[in-house]
Amino acid sequence: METADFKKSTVYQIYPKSFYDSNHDGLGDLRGVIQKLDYIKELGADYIWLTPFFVSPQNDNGYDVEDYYNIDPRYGTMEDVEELIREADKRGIRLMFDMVFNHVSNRHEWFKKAMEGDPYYKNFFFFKKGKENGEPPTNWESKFGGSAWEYVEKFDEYYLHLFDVTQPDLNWDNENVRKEVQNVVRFWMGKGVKGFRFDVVNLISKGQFEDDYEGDGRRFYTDGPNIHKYLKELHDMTFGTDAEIVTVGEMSSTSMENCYQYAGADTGELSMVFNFHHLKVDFMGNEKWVLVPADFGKLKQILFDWQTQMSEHHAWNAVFWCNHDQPRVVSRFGSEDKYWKESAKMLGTVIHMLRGTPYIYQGEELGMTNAGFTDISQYRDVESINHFRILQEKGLTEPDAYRILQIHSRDNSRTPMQWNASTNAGFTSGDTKPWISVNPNYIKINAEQQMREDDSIFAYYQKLIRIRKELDVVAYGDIIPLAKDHPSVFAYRRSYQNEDMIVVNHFYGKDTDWKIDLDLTGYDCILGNYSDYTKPQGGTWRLRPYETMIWYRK
Ligand code: TEU
Repeated sequence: METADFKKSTVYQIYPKSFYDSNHDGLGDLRGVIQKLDYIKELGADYIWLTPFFVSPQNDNGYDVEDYYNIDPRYGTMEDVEELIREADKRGIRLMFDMVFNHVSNRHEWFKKAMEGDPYYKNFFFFKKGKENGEPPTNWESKFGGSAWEYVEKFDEYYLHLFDVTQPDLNWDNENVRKEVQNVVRFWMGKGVKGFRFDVVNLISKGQFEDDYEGDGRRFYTDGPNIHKYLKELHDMTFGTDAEIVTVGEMSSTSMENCYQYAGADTGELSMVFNFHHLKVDFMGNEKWVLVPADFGKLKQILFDWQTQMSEHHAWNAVFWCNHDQPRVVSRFGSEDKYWKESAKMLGTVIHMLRGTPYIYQGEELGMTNAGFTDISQYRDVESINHFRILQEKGLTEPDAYRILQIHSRDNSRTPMQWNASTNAGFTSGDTKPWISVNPNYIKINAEQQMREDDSIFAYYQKLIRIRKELDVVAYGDIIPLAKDHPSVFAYRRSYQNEDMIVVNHFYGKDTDWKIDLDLTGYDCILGNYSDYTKPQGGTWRLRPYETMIWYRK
């Protein structure tokens, strides 16, 4: 049985709701994904990660699962899923499903039975008595704002929800929950799914239920006491029986030490992990709803630390900038105007030449930008809508609250995919109102136009993906940080057997000089974002705005 080589692979993430609306109801759907498989094949991706499309009331756009075994009719049917798997396979593309096992929807049958008082199902969740003083069991905060506990009068108890109130947490300490989860994974393995992304999977093992006087409670449930036991069990009982299956865990606020184990080459848990520390350099600690300039030095330090230390521990990272929860990277760390194309290409190079499996979020390969919404009526994300209210309750003015949402809202990445310059960017028919507004810059930024241009961002991402496939140094090489103290250059060396690669990225919109002690004899520049490329002169490398180059020697 062929073992998946996820180190040579690239994953393309699709948020189906915003990808392509084949039946013109304003919502993207699975038949829309089928109809765009040739586009993804053209890009060169090997896997498609689909965010959840199971039956759900959509309070959290599918991350509130009502039925793991059936398809939400908004997205399509089981037959559509089976056809998608078949058609993707014909193109050498494998499917990675997004499994949300930390919590379910409050409309899931397990929770409904729990709320009817069935003791078997009540133990599928965390129902606990409040404190004597009438407060919830602990002072933990939901990641979507407010308390992480909801009071149920008829039980005189609270239930735990780390996310929305409609997303009660599952009690993984109950082996019946674990067995049900195993059944779900085996069912989709049986359908030919060759990848799984496990949503906030490092939150499933809760520790002590105590008040947190140092934070929002996450230290009591993040990387919890039984997390490795539960992941090993899930591995052994399901996906670990098929060497072709690739798995990735979304590790919220995790530690590097735990990730050595989560994604270690022979620890028997997962293939790789997402961690988010590099995407908090424009936060105040874990606090996202603030305006803080991105700290480039911190970004570089975090990425290099994770890269070098995971390498030393033979553990594997997913490497990425974007997903459906993050703002668009070209708006966040690049330039939306004068150097839009150069910066988008530079940001792509940073990720794709790192040691890890790269993930491309739909539209990133086109340089799609943040939504630019100006009114709360345009927002759809429960987290953003809650925090727009909370920010103003904390005393911020409405304009200041809008400024924060415009930078940090998850809706920034959830505007419809921009296919062409026709009405609604070709996402849906011209006379259909999309579920969320299309970014008006689709006239300038769209797939059809970029697939015609040799120097487009799309064409550049095709080359990045091809380089990973063709040069072993990218997938298997070690990584040595360069320019560690330079204020705007992010450079690193990759080496493997007789191959050597120097990757240079300038994160700023003005020329800069980098004093180097590199000898480029025998190297060729195999890719860059300017029509020509600069060479070091006498120990100094003059780099142009957002310049990126890949120098390679064999
Ligand atoms: O995300 C968990 C997560 O860490 C982010 O939602 C983050 O907490 C939030 O954006 C605040 O920064 C996963 C899914 O990716 C997300 O879409 C879901 O909303 C969430 O879990 C609950 O399932």
